[in-house]
Amino acid sequence: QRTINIALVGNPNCGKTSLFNIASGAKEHVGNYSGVTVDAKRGHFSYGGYRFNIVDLPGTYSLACYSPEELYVRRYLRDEMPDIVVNVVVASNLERNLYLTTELIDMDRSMVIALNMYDELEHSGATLDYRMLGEMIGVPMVPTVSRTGEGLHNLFDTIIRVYEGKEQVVRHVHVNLGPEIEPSVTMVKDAIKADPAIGVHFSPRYLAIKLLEHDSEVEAIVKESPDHKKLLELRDRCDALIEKRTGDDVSAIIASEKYGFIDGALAETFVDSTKEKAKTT
Ligand code: GDP
Ligand code: K
Ligand code: MG
Repeated sequence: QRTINIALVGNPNCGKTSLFNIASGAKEHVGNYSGVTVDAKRGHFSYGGYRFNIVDLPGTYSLACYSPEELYVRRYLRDEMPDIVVNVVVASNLERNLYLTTELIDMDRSMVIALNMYDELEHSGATLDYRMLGEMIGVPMVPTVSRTGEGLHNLFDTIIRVYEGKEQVVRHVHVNLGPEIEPSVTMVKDAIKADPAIGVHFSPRYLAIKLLEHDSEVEAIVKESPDHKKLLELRDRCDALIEKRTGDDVSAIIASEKYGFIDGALAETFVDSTKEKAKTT
């Protein structure tokens, strides 16, 4: 039997464990609690002629290196290389949830977005053109309700299509980080690509952005190369120039460009109920 390894990645309380339980028949604890242990729960199930190995990863808001959860998820993605990342997001809280999505897109991993708690979005009266939003970011989005299992077959079918290379919406759209940052990303990225000693587990773009953000773990990855001094000097020159020109911190600019992109994409695709009411009165 063919196997697809999938990993659930998303913010805390977006419904990952509910999805994991319903898909794999496990009975992991669901709800508002912060676990004391940071680990991955593994399960499996059969669907559509495949064996799915599924992993429920700790909840995380970002793929930086500031919390044990972030580090755990990032190391998992690096070491285990799941075939498909299932990014679980809360449909009615995309402003916040899609930040992590932009980081996964930077990583260039095959992925599908589970637009979870879609029931809550519908009850609120809001509407989301998720097909258009999926096209804007280049990742297929599937509405799900992991509490009941609604939408999960559609999710698994989409995962299979992405795995088999048959899904149309799979050309990731990297968030353009603007004229101050992009040239530096390109320079650092090209230097990373040209260095055979730097592993390919993370995409050069992701590594470049994280280096510009002074991510200590990515610095450690880069330091495995005998040529790392030149690369880190290039990074320092880029950062210094950006900060001199903008008077702003590089990480802050990157975050604000990403949130700006998300806001813009949602402005075109998400209509909340209060705005709808305002239009009709
Ligand atoms: P995790 O932290 O991402 O693993 O999230 P959980 O699976 O523990 O779910 C957090 C809470 O959201 C629980 O109370 C779930 O019952 C609830 N929940 C999960 N999925 C859905 C959904 O699709 N709709 C609704 N309304 N609630 C959900
Ligand atoms: K939880
Ligand atoms: Mg959980």
